[in-house]
Amino acid sequence: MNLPVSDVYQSRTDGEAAIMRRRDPVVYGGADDAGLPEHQLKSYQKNGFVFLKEFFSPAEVSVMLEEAHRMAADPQVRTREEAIMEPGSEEVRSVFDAHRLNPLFDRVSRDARLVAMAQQILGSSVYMHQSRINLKPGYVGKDFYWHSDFETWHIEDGMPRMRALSCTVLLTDNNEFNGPLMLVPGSHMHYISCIGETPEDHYKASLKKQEVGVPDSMSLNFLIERRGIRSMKGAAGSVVLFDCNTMHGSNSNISPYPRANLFMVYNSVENQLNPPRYGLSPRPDFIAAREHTEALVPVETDYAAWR
Ligand code: 6CS
Ligand code: FE
Repeated sequence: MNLPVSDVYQSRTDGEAAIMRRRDPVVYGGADDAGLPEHQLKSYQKNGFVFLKEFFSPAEVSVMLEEAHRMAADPQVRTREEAIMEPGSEEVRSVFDAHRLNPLFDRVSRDARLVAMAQQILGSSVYMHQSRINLKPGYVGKDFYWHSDFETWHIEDGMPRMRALSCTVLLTDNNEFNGPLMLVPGSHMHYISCIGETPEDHYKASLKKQEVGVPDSMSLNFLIERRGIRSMKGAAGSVVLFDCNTMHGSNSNISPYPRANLFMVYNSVENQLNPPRYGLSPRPDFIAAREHTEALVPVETDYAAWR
C-alpha cells in the first residue's frame, strides 16, 4: 500500500486504531447569514447536529414518501446499480442518486431553505456529493453500523476536509421501534482512524453491510461515554442536519413500521474530491459526485401540489 506523504485524517493504514482531534471548523459561516437562527447554529456547532421538527408538512412529506415507494417498486430503478438490496433479500435497502434519478428529489435537494442552511454552515456555495433514500422496510430492514461518513468519504472518495453535511428528511415517522437514526453528540470533534485495509470495489459490500472503516469498540466507548447517544425520533417531515464527521448508525427494523429517510449530502464547492487515497479506484459518480459539482441553484417548490 503506497502511504501518502502526510494525511491529517489518515485511516485504515495499519493494525492500530487512533483518535485524533478535528482539524477543521464546524460552522464556516455565521448567524447573520441566511439559514438557521443563532440558537440552532450554536446547537449544531456544539452537538454536530440539529433536529428541525416537522420542517415539511404532512401533505408535502406524503408526496415524497409516495415517490420514494414508487421508485423502489419500479423495475427500471431496481435493476440499476443505484438500487442496493438488503443482504440476502430482494428488498430495496437504498436508492442512490435520488436527486438525479427523480425530478421531485432534484427539487427537494435544491429547496431554497435547505440550501441556505447548507451554505451558511459550509460557508460557500454547495453541490450534492451524494443522495440516497434508505428504505429500511418493516421486519427486514437491516442495521447501518456505527461510522463517520467523512472517514469513508476522505479515504475512499478523496474528500479533502470536514466541510460537508448530511440533511436527512424523515419520510416516515421514526420511532423507538423501527430503527431511527442515532447520533453521538460531540463526536464530530474527534476523528477515529479505523483499523483494516480497504478492499477494491469496497462499496459493493459496504453499502449492504459496512465492516471496514467502522470504529473499534474502545474508540466508540471514548465517544459515547462523554455525551451518550441521541435517537432522532420524530414525525415524518422532520429534518436532521448532521456534520460529515458525526458518529452515527441505526438498528435493524424488526417492527412492522417502515423507516424511510432521504439523505442529501451537501459539500462545499471549495471541498471537491481529490483522487482517492492509497491507490484506490474512484467510486462511481452515483456515490461520490465528481462530474456534477456545479453550485446548486436554490428553488422553491409547492411539493403538496406535485404530480
Ligand atoms: O459509503 C458511503 O458513502 C455510504 N455509507 C454509509 C454507511 N454512510 C454514508 C453513505 O451512505
Ligand atoms: Fe452514514
